[in-house]
Amino acid sequence: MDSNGDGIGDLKGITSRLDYLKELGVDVVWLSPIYESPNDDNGYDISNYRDVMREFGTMEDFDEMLSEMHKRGIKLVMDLVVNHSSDEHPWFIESRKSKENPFRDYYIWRPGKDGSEPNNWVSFFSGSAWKYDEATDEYFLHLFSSKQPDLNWENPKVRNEVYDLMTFWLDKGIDGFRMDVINCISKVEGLPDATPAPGEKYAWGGEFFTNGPKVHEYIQEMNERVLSKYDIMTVGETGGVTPQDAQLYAGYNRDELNMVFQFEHTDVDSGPGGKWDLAPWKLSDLKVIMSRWQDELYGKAWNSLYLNNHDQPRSVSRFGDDKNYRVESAKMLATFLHLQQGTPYIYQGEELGMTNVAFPSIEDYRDVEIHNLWRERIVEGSGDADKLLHAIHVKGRDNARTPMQWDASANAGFTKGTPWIGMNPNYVDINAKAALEDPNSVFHYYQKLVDLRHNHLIMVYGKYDLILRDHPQIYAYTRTLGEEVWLVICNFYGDEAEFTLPTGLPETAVELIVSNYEARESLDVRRLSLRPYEALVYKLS
Ligand code: TEU
Ligand code: CA
Repeated sequence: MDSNGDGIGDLKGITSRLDYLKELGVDVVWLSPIYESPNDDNGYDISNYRDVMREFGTMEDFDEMLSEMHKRGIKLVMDLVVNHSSDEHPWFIESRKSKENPFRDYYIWRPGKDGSEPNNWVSFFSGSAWKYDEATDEYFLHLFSSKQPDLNWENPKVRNEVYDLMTFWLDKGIDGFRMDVINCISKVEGLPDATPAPGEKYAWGGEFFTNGPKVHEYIQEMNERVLSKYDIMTVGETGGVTPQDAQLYAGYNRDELNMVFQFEHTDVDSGPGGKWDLAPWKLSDLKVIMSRWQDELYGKAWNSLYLNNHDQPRSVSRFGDDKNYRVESAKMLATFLHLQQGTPYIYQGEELGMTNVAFPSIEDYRDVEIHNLWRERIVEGSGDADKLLHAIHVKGRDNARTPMQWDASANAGFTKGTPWIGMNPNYVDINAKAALEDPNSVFHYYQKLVDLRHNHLIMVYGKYDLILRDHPQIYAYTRTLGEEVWLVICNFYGDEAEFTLPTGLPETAVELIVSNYEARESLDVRRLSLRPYEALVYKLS
């Protein structure tokens, strides 16, 4: 929400909308980075960790926002982006000056190899992960954009700086951190070359920097020095983790983090060529992945549950049907996710069933990932522009970044000026005001799910068991806590689907807890004909 008409959402804007969050029932807000930043990567490139980005407001605005959240019983989790900083951070400005500079070892510098980069790693955002710097005739490592140099965690001074800045914010009273790519902070010694695909110059070097050799040593040190001193919540963003890795990061007795974001379910619609190689997702893959995380973390570590965030396309467009069954499928996906064990995350607008956007031109996009990709494949390469624009429509991160749709007035009530990125034109129909007025809206369904979780321990602690593993249309599972059993049934398609109860479960339900169509009369659950995208949650005993 933009409070001053410059087209950019800001802290005062957030404060003005806290009652909306309260009404939805949220317990904790995770705020994307709001620190000083030249905004090469939407604030994930920080030039001052102890101040607020000018466009977003002042430290006074921050303090007021935090106190207004706390007044409403809402906690605040901040984004901690310390795998890298901005190249405009004073540490990096110093570091690049000379090899003798006291800040030199804050970053990862290497001489070139045979006149080119020190190794062949590809950046997350296209091209080499190294950039040459004339001043000292060396290269620095940047896993993300070239304006995001990687910090050198081997250097204890860097770790101390990080712990100090975390303490700075915790002492202000914030309630935790979401830790950006925290499993990339330890790189394998020697930074070895990776194996490129045939005909490629650069290669994915993930095996040399994800879940690296010292990552648990560093996080345990961070826990001991900082996290353990506060009553807070932590979640690590950890692409490429398995449930076994997650048990190390977030195991109940590990003294590291409270939970991690895993990515396996966000890869189901990528082909062998990676994110931009579109492939149809399969319900069977989703079943295997989600169930593996439920089963393998049970009793050992805590799951995080998400379908959306600022890096992902909108879930209703991706896994539902945003044309014919937008409301039904958005509610079905919410049911599927929120009834599982773990902490559910709702990304702004998900609770309205906001959809992907398809901007007509590359110029309409703002994301550095998209622009670097376009430059590499289209401007400098010979790729098919229409095909790539289509992939961007389907997968681009800006799908999640069009402004929040508050009402049907100009620019969805988000700003009185020109928004920093185009609005999704469907705000005229899909917006918070309309959703609040409609008792059958996606919003009120999310509100109900949150309320159920607040009031039923089985939703929090119940054991998850997948049923109907081989059913081609239905995702179904039970939750069990003591004598209590709930049954969750989700039709993932726009066609009718037949549900048959497996043996061993009560044939008559006690109660229909929630569903996304008008309630069914009968509590006989032996056989059910499910309507398109229908979702049902029964209490069986
Ligand atoms: O993302 C890290 C990450 O690995 C991905 O989610 C990445 O954005 C995606 O694969 C690109 O297709 C985190 C932040 O969430 C993201 O917004 C930042 O751009 C990135 O780190 C760098 O800080
Ligand atoms: Ca503003």
